[in-house]
Amino acid sequence: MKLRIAIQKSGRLYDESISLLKECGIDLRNVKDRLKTESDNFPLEVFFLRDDDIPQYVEDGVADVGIVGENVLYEKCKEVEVLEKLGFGKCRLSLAINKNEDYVANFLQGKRIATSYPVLLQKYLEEQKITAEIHEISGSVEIAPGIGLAEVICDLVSSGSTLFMNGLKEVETILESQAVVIKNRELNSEQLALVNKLLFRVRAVKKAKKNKYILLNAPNDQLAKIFGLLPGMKSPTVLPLAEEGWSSVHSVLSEDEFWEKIEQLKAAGAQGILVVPIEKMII
Ligand code: PRT
Ligand code: ZN
Repeated sequence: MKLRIAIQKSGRLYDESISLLKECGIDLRNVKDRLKTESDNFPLEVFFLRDDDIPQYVEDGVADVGIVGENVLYEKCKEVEVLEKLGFGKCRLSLAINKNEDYVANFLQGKRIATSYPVLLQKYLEEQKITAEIHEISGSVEIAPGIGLAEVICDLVSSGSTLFMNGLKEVETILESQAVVIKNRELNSEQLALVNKLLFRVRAVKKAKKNKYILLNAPNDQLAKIFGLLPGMKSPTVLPLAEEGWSSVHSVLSEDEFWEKIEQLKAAGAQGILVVPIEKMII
């Protein structure tokens, strides 16, 4: 038996979905321009699909799991389970208006809003008790105000440069989105075992990306202080240096508190600090 995973055929999620599988140690045969492929070293079959179709395929059980943006997932309202956020494909679904307009209270009331996300927009408007006209269009939403189709747009934003180039400004965020792993709700125990095997690897890769391996030298009388700053996975590794009274300390440091910790370590007398990436991290 093989686990069947649906990923985007081409587009913004394609490269990182393929790299993630690779980093999980899964080799894929011949991925270019194919509808599906298999792995020789993991029981996995990969379907390449349009991102919009992935939630449906997973709900129907044509694929067991999938990688898709939360924006698409929640727009499609399919009955699937979200297993893991992946930290790539980050964007937000936002409302934007002409940059010269003032975004005053009740601005949206009665306005025409162009979007490819009518379901998420409708939900937001209902929550906010706003009545507005939704104009569903399938692409190039950012040109709608310029051609007189709508006063407001509701579209995905990442860097903001598309809005800027079209003379628009972001005024509200409706949804923060990133790529996630989804799964069919009714997998059998054999399929679930494979999903767990895959997830275990995905989590190890994700964790490794968030952490760095750190090596430093420190005078022995400062070690207690340094251990306090670097708890590591269990506790730091300590090796004596050839020079009397000094040790080498090895540990793991989270990316989130990285610079702050480095400053504190230096203040505590650490020298020769080396920081290296971690490939996999299993706790
Ligand atoms: O062919 P298929 O249907 O599979 O692909 P697609 O054309 O529908 O999607 P694609 O490849 O463009 O995007 C796939 C997914 O990437 C989306 O569903 C999001 O989850 C995620 N993603 C992340 C984005 C963006 N960032 C993004 N910036 N999707 C689209 N955009 C577009 C946005 O629509 C706007 O036109 O980029 C423009 C804005 O970008 P900035 O950087 O100028 O703000
Ligand atoms: Zn799409």
